[in-house]
Amino acid sequence: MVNRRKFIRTASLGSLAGLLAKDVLAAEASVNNGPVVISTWDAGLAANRGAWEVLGNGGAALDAVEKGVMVTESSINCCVGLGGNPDRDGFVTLDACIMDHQFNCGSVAFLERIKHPVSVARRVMEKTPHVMLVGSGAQQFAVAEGFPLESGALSPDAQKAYTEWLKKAEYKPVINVENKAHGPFAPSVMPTGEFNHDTIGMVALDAKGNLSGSCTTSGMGFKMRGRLGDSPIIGAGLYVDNEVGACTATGQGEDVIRVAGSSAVVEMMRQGLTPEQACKKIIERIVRIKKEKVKDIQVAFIALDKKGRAGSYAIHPGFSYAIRTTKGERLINAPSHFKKTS
Ligand code: SD4
Repeated sequence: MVNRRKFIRTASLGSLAGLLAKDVLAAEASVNNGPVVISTWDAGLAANRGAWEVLGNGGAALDAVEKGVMVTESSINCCVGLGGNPDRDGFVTLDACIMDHQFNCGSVAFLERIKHPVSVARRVMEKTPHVMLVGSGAQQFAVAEGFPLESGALSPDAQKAYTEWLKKAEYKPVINVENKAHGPFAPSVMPTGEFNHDTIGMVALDAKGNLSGSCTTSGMGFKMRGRLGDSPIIGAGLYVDNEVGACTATGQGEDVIRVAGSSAVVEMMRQGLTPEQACKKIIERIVRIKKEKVKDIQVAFIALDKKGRAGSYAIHPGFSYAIRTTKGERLINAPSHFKKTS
């Protein structure tokens, strides 16, 4: 997994070096004229390209954010789509949501054996009177809507990671585990030393000035069966208010939910903060709440305002997000509460 992620990072940076001149994009605090899309982590570069096929042709932000994250859902990677790491019982369970510029939103959670949860979330939004469908009901709805039921087999990488994890992890109930810093079932930090993360969250502004967002994930690797993070929850993993801006989150979902993270960031932008300042404000809130436990968790927000200004903030260094505008594409290292030590 690590090698693959490192490879992806290196490959992206390598190909970008030739593409981008210095200062091609000034993300934070600059108004982006025309469409703009931002998304989480290195995989956001490829996802943004998918979104740009829509945005660059004058298409709607809603279509762009669906198409964009489908790129990540289709790729085999640790943390998004059916190739992702399973839960502690060995099943991949997917969460996704989508929101448009008119407060329409749809979400699916604990969805198994469906390749594109974001598209099912969009169908929930467009074809049902509901916002969320979960578990077998969500799967039943997806199948009725014509989504193929996939095999349920783990990807070779996920199988390997799961077998490894079963060897080392204490796969047993621990009394009062909730009182310990973190449960043994969804490690905050993977054996590789990386935070247990990755999700693709994307927000976009189209040529008409409308905002939309999407978020999709397999959740934290080796999570307790049935556990949901923030990603499918409107207001936590994603929020869009077309008058103000949009935000999406990644990282330890529990700590995003408890502050209604993405909604809170949008409210900060409503009060006049820039996207980066707004993200920082809510990250600092989480830092205050978590006290010393904050050293073990990563949370990051990315936000885009109505003027096309983008920004981000994370608890720890190492989080990057991808931006694409009419001027080009770029991967940006987000500022963070803790600074790099080495
Ligand atoms: C979750 N927020 O399930 C997701 C996981 C994630 O980066 O974003 N990881 O809690």
